[in-house]
Amino acid sequence: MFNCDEHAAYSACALAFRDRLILEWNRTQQRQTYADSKRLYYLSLEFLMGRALDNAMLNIGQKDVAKAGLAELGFRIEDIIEQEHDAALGNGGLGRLAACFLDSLASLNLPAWGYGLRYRYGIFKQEIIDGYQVEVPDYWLDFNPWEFPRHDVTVDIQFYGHVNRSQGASGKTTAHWEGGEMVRAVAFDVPIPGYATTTTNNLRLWSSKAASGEFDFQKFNSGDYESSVADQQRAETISAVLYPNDNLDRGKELRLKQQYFWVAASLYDIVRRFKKSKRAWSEFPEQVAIQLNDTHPTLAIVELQRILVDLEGLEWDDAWNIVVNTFGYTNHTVLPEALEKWSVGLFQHLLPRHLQIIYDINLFFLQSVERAFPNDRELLARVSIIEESQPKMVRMAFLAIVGSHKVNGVAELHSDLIKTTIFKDFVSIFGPDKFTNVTNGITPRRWLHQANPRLSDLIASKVGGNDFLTDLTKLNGIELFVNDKQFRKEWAEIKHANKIRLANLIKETSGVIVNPSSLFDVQVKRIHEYKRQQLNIFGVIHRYLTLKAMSPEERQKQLPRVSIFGGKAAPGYWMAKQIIHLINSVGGVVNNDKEIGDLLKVVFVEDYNVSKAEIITPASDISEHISTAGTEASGTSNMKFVLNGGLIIGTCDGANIEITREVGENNIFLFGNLAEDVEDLRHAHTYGSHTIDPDLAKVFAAIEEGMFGSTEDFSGMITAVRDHGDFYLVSDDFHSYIETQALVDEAYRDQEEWVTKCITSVSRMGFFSSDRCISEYAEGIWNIEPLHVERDAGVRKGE
Ligand code: NBG
Repeated sequence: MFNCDEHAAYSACALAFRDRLILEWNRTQQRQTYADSKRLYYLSLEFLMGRALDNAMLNIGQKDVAKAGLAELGFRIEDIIEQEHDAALGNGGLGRLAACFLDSLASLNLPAWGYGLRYRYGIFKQEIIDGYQVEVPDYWLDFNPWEFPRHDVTVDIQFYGHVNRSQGASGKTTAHWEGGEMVRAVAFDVPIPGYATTTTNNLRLWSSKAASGEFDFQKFNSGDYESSVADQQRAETISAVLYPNDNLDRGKELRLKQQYFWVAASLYDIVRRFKKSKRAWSEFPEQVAIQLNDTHPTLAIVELQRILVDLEGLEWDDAWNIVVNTFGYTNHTVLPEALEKWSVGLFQHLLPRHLQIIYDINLFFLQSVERAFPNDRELLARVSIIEESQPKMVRMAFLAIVGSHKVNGVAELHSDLIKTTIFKDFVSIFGPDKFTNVTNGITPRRWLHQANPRLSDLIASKVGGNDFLTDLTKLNGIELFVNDKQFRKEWAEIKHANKIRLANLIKETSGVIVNPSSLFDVQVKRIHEYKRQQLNIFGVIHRYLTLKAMSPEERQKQLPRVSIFGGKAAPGYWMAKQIIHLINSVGGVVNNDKEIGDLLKVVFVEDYNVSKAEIITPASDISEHISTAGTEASGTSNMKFVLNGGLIIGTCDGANIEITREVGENNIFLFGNLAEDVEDLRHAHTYGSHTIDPDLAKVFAAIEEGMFGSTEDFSGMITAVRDHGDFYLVSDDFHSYIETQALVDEAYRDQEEWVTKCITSVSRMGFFSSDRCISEYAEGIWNIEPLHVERDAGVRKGE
């Protein structure tokens, strides 16, 4: 063999596994077509997949074989796995949830497809330069063995133009959407292998190109090369880049274009598949379930109504009945700035026929409301899909509710909140049964077996093998061993080894040397004021000031801690970028303070992504999930950390509440105000006197004295709390946060008790598997069933 470097070895390995996947992907598709049962289509603008090779090896169950083969050639399998570029087609929790769902759907043998966009650039790569975030484009498609271009599967998508009406022989008028321009959608298929089953589902991602396929030769020949390529480029722009906002809507035209492009191509595909079965249209909802991952694909509701009425000639009411019974809508946030609205003018310009249909949907909806609640004009204004503002706006969440048969939130508190706040009126109108909760989950295959193989093996050795990976409730088997000396010893050793692995990553990427025996305190997630990384870093500064004020003797009694941060800020989110800068500036001072030494280190891990999460998650002792109560819909990293034997410090928010219920109050560090008190506190800040917590005031003073560099750089973060109403209740929760962190230190000193807490918690995490979550959707919302598959016991047992 000549010149076989690590990348070549990766290619060879990936191509071998991909061959297996093609085979099973084909068989699965044939089996599903033959069974002709109901399918689920999961529409998501984001799929944060991470790497595929390790996942494919583990799911197929041949990792040992690959490892041996690679070793013979002189490679370590870990190095080969690292050659792969992350598929980072998502921002954060919402996109990663979609990826976990695909894994569960396949592992449960459910007939399901994912539909998304094949962005040329996923989420940007984050570099930290002089403490500031710098965004670098992430071109990930150089070599991607996991996708199959399907040049035979294309759809032409129309934009702009105008609407004409004509009267048919029957006297019925039909609308015709004419003119405008066409863009071609080309399918790229990504095989999704289930764990320990032969089911391999499909994720179809659409890529855009000019409908003509070629550039304009006439222009080219006349010497106008630039404009001849322009059309091509304009079309390709649609699927060029993922919008890098998490929990924020910006209302850009190109984003609406992306949404329609993707939704129209997907629906064309779904309808084409349905039509092959030659069934009556009325049977559509018995064959097809479509789940809207947030409001991003809400146009699918309008598009299906358009197909049925304008193209297939169904009566409005019959069509609408089909539409509503087909769709389900998942809400992922109550933050007002994240709720999508599009201006009517933009709609009129880009999708004139769709705007008419939206107006009709709204008219019929408001008429029905009027009948049920006569003379309540305010109610009509509140629930109208069209907001009568300047300019008028289309409220996508309202459209999604009206056009779906089920609406769900993603954790219990969140599902209650949407029913009592943002969607309250709709509960009165449609009744409570339309609204439901499906608490999020995570796939234990990637987030335990793959990320933490030693812990997974240790658990398997106690619970009778790997079955817990497909039935996570079996984890409770380890509670029997909570007092088993050998088990506890191995448990602690594994955590320590995982911390060494993270310490190495930190050293390589940031140059900071951390002691793996310190308490590792981790907060990794998108940077957002509501997630309150500012509370964390203010707490770190408070710790630093406290340490500095101690005598050397007293200081030596303190517990060493490493505060680890990671996460991207949306490029236009000034405050989030300031938070990153402060974290790095504090690190710069604290990490070089000889007096402090290992007692406190502050690290910002650059370019947090799925692959880094796989290293960071298993290495935490405590992780922070400290959003202002009522703002984090669920959170999913909280589940990942506990599943990997870390405890959490958190607010009574999102899924933290259900985690507490499962693991027990003694095994979690809760603090802060409750969701029900937030409104009153905010009101008091604005209208009463707002005094800042005295310890926090000292932190502000230190920053303002220039302890961490130019004060100007951080003034926004301070004034937000002190002068602008402290919307996120940083000061209100500060004392409780600091006290609870002290309890964490205290608890960690008793390592025996700490390990007991960790083992007990892991044993009780079965509920948070995405398999449980997907089964709830399948039964309660989609009405789909697993397809019986002959399990190929010899080959696909997993490892
Ligand atoms: C996010 C929430 C998280 C939640 C994920 C997945 C959006 C709009 N929402 O709390 O902020 O875990 O969705 O449900 O990204």
